[in-house]
Amino acid sequence: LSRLDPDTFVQKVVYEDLAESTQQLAHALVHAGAETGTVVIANQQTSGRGRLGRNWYSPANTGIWMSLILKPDMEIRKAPQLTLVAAVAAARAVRQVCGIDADIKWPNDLLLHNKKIAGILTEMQAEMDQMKSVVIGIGMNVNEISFPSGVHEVATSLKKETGKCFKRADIVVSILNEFQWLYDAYLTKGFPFIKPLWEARAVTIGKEITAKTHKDTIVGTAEGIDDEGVLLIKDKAGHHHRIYSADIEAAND
Ligand code: BT5
Repeated sequence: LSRLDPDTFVQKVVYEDLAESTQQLAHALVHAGAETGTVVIANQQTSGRGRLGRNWYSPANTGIWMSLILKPDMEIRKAPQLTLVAAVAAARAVRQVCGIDADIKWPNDLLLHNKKIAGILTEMQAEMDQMKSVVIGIGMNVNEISFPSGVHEVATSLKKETGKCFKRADIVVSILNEFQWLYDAYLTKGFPFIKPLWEARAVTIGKEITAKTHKDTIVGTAEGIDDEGVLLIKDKAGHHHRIYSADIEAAND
């Protein structure tokens, strides 16, 4: 904690050598009354998870498996914006500690050479329209040198891309410090403050993409994100679509 900026939102760090999932642990801690600013970190996860119940490969000693508990006073429809804030924080940390620029793929991936080094999972607990708590999970492959088949095809690590090993603690501290000021700025100035920082690293924009949402598949040009962080797609017929959540692929993938 001593290496965090003095005005950090981090109140407490819970570290486990082995956890099923830091998301799951964080939700249990919220239930038990954990305060905003509690950070949960594990050295290994046995049931790390991605979106829509997908698995997140989380071996021991090599990656960052971390969940942040926050209790912002905001409407639930804004929760996806926190994914974009966390993506910018993680990308800036990679730049600072490793000296390389990761691409951000909407909504929650950090890529190097088109392969995923990090993913973000934002889950919230709400009552009526108001957010009660939000848990932001960040998974980052740092020193992994091999991945199991299925993950291997889509994943890479900082070590694989740079040939160097990095101290996970250095990256964790950097992510938390970056998230601190970005989150503060977001809460006071709103998403329009984050938008240009996100856009500067975004690879999805201007491309032909296929977006698979829970109800349909839309093919078109990703025109950008709006002031709410919603992805705007124009399809071949010229119709505009607002996408709140989806999996994105390049149209020619
Ligand atoms: C994500 O989901 O990218 C969100 C991942 C969040 C993981 C963190 S770790 C700390 C916290 N605790 C948890 O239990 N979770 C969070 P999604 O966009 O659904 O991507 C999942 C897909 O990424 C999988 O279906 C695989 O194809 C791929 N994948 C799995 N493990 C990976 C890894 N270690 N690195 C890169 N890609 C991976």
